[in-house]
Amino acid sequence: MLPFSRVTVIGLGLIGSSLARAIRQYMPTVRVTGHDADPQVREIARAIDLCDDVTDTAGAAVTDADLVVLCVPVRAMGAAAADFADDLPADAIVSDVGSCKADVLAQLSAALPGRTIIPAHPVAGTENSGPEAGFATLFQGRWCIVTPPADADPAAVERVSELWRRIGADVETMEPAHHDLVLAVTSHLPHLIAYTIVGTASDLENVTQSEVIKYSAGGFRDFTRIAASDPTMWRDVFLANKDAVLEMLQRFSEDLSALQRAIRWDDGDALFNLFTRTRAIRRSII
Ligand code: TYR
Repeated sequence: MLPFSRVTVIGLGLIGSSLARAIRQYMPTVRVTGHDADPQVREIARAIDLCDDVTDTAGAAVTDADLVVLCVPVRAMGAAAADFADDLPADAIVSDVGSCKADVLAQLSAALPGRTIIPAHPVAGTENSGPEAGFATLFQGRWCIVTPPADADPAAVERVSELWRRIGADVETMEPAHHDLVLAVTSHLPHLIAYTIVGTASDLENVTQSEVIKYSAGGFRDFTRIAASDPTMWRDVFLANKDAVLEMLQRFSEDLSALQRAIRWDDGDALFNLFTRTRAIRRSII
């Protein structure tokens, strides 16, 4: 049995449009309604036939939904939910796809008191943005971490989990605060480092821009891919997951200082030992 029959996607960027495409491809009998606050995005969504219906207001999008998934930047979740709160059917489940979860759960709980809220985070994406960047197979073989509030109805958690399984994801559940700590080091800090190094390379007086671009194959290029990620989305992630990111950033700075010292004092063993350890980690991931 299908977990839902009428799904509404609010926010039709990379993830929202991929979700709409995936549901239509893998669960073709489910009716998918979409809404985006940006009229230009709605126009594109209609032109590429992304959903069964694209509505001009968030309220109109949710009136007969049994699941509403918010796919907007994490600090916009509360306002986006408030926008449709009055039109939400009593038994509808509300979920989201945000990259951090404790802050989003707090925003959604405040905007939708008494409603069933089951947040989730599909750990999938690309550096591209917008409704045309999405694709139906984005979630195939990727993790989707479901982070229900402590008092959540297990049946609602199971329905949201089943939706993600049907579109190809492997589902795990986690406590929101723990999710935020794990993702701070596996995702948020790496993006911050990429933004930093690409910024550093673009701000030199003794190395030209064209030299940076020309010789980027030396490692820089790999950083530029994630440094091209959506600015609004990532601004919001760092501010909404501030505590966990600052905690991981503190550890990172200490480790960076230790490496700096090792280089200054010609401590080849320290460098070699770390690089050996990190190579093993990479090989266990791939
Ligand atoms: N931006 C990452 C990439 O391109 C993917 C990603 C980003 C996944 C944020 C999850 C997430 O929360 O590889």
